[in-house]
Amino acid sequence: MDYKVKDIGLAKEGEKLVRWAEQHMPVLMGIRKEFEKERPLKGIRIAACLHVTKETAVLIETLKKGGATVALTGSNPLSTNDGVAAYLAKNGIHVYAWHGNHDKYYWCIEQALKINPQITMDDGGDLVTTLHTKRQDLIKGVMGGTEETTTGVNRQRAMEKNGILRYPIIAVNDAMTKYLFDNRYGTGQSSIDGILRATSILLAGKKFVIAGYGWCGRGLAMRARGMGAHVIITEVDEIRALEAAMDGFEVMPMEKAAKIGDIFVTVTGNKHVIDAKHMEKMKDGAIVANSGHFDNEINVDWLEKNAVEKKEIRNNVMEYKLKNGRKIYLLAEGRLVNLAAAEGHPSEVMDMSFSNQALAVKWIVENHGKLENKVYKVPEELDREVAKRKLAAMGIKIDKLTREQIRYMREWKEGT
Ligand code: RBV
Repeated sequence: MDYKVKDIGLAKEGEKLVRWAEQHMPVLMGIRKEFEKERPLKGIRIAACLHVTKETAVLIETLKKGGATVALTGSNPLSTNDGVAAYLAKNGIHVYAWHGNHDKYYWCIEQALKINPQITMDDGGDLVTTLHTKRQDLIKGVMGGTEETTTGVNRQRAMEKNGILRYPIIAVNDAMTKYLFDNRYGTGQSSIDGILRATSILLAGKKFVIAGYGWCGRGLAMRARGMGAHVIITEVDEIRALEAAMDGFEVMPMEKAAKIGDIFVTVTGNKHVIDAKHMEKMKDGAIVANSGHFDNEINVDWLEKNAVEKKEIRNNVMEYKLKNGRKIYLLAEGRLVNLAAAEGHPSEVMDMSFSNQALAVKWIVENHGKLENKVYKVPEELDREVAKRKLAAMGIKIDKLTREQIRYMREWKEGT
């Protein structure tokens, strides 16, 4: 059994977390039951690059129960829970991940690829990119892959456009039961959770600047407002900016927001959204964090090179003193604050995201022969099935259209 984790002795601690997550992931646990019976992934080798969390463990064990052999590597150097990694390694998963594996991040991905995957499961696209650059020899054996997050889907769409993508990818992120819940309510809650665990500050009355009003930004804005913060949105898209304004938030360019914000969070998927010219204008004591997939949304290199002093104030809080004498507090190295300083999205939303993952993998196994080297949506019937099951698990019933209503919806003659 090949694996590399921090300490296999942490497995018991990890197991407790995983059992707790299982209780809050009823849809995925239901799929697990079906997988155990039907074994749809029998003999399938999967390489997964996901945040090694308690929720990911529930997904990975579900795939295993479905008959798959799984190798798992982390999708961020700071998001691995070492207990969870140990628990999985002890239970037959080839895990290559530990908290703080910065220097070995790509080494871990390469180890996971040793499984010679038929399916890849990615969060952010580093696994797919590694396959397409360093391990092209393995691509002929791959049936397809899934992608968990917006940034990864963007990268793979770019690969498709450039004619480089060599196998089909299912964009799990783009399922309605993923982005409407995980990106919005997941990021909303877990980012606040990370900021509070790191800093322990009061949000009420603070000027809380959010860069990006996509689904993640919307969720975060809603939650920050709920805790009494004065929320400011920065955007580059005119429609989203309008939406933010009519949702009741203040909208302004980052250059202006930089001068007045107390807390800044980037959720854009783009780079250097908070740059030198912004940080130079920030107030003394400004707190800066990122919840987007990569750590380049804030120009951390500039901070590193230009700060006259740097010291760790608390766990996940680095103080940078600038030449102008002001201090900026960077959380979790500018990496996903929700995963690095907290536990990532709560299990209840990952239940839906990861149910889409499990069903998408099964769908690839059944349909890969018909697919081209493109980025595909999760089939709508699977997406809706996840919603139906989640509603049932939550004990919520909804109405059904009557025959007359169905007829009426197709009708065009009946009017005023
Ligand atoms: N994410 N995973 C977790 N608890 O396992 N939390 C967040 C977890 C995923 C989320 O789906 C998002 O799309 C991605 O992390 C960003 O890297």
